[in-house]
Amino acid sequence: RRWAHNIPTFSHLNSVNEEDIAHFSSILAPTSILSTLSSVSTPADDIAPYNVDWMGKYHGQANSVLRPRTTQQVSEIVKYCAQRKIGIVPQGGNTGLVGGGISLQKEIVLSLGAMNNVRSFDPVSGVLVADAGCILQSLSEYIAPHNHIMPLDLGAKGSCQIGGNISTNAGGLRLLRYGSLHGTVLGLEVVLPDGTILDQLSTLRKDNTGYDLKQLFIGGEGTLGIVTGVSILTPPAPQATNNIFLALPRFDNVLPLFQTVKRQLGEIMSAFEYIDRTAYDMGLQHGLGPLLSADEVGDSQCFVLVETSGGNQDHDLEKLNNLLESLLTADEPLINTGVLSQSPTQFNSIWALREGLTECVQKEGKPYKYDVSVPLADFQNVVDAVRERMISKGLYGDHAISKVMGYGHVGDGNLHLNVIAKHGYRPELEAALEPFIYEIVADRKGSVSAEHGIGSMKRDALHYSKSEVSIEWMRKVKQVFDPLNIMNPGKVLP
Ligand code: FAD
Ligand code: 2HG
Ligand code: ZN
Repeated sequence: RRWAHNIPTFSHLNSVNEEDIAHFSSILAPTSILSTLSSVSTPADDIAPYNVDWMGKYHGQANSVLRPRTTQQVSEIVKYCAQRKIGIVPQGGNTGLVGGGISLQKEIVLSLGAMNNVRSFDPVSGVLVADAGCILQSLSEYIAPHNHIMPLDLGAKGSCQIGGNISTNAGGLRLLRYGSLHGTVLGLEVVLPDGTILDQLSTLRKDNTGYDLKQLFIGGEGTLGIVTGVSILTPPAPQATNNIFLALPRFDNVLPLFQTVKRQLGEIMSAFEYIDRTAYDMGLQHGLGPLLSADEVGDSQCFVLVETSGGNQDHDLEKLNNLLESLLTADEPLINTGVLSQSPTQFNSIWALREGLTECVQKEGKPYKYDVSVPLADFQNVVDAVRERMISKGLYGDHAISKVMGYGHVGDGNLHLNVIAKHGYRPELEAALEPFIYEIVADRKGSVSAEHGIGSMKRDALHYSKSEVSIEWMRKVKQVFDPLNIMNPGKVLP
């Protein structure tokens, strides 16, 4: 397999000049444009947040940021950029973890944050129609009084936008229960790379009228068009939610535990999340938990969080209590110990431990994040293989890679392998990790990107998970939608 990091060059694209800014000003209010060009002269530090990703790993060079308020404005901007061959990077909440929302050269950033109105909500069908720039948490709060919840939830909910979620096909903590956005998104409004508005904002559950074009933009990472509006099916809030946190003596017990829990809880199981010992200890050091005493945890190797969402609190609690009891009293117990949340506060602190890991990792140093799908049985040996490799190369320890850990959505076969460089990113660390990790994943017939996307991080690793034929047809699709290659150039496709 080939491995090379090609830095894309965009000789086909023009930089933004003063005249362009004057034109953008005729479309947008002056306050909707940030630019370091003299006609606007925004300080570079105002543009800075749009030029760096959440991890501080990707640094962009955009000198102009446009913040349209309407779909019509987006369309006019894109039409003009197509004429002038100016590259566009759509940006939502900028919480993406693969560098997809950061410019590579002099593309403009088109930020959707000012398009943040709910267009409609039908409490009978649960269909929500909203601007792409609405923040996920605001949408949850909007529908909560109607007893509905968003079909997805993730640690970045306070900043990520629904348009960004759709463009990355974000998975998150509710996928096990409600499925992927490919199922829950009913319609999209998209501005295509020539400025045409594609209005497919359907609210229908069933619509088999030919090719389902919207699916291309779900996970399209802004390379085929700009999502401006979203129609999404929101489920009724469950009547009862509970969770348990289990400590396991060894990783090998995770698989049989998953089978046992599924069998015993049946339809009420709504999440099954994994945390290894390194991640758990890191969480504790940063003030998460403790959910169990140090004595109870002992030398447990890993932990599992199980959530139930059902219709009857007493019934669900009885099932969970029976589960815990049977796990603890088995002849060869799969768990060392476990705790069942007794109050909403405890329920939240169990979730906080799992959801807070990404923030803790960020406090530990600079993370190399590998969001992969591998068979569940391989979760721990993938993490161990990476740690051993760094040890064998003399790159393990506080001077280089200080921690290698795994957590993630076991129930979906999605491992988040986090490799922490205590004192920052260094080319020799990356060279030791890549393509080594991609090769391990490919050997196990996994995916190099389970839910975070390809962006610029994994563009050259795409072939580890996609065949030549698939990549060729992806290129053809890109060519049909964006023949000028102005829409998020250099992302996704090698
Ligand atoms: P951005 O980061 O702004 O953009 C992401 C990509 O989408 C870029 O390629 C960008 O060009 C494109 N884009 C953004 N908006 C649009 C639009 N309107 N039209 C076209 N293209 C667009 N991800 C998961 O899948 N599951 C998780 O559990 C999860 N947890 C996270 C927890 C934390 C603390 C953090 C920081 C990130 C997490 N992520 C997770 C990753 C990230 O939050 C998601 O990828 C999220 O969906 C990105 O949304 P955003 O609005 O921030 O998009
Ligand atoms: C999660 O599941 C997110 O918490 C982020 O997808 C994963 O921190 C990560 O690597
Ligand atoms: Zn995740």
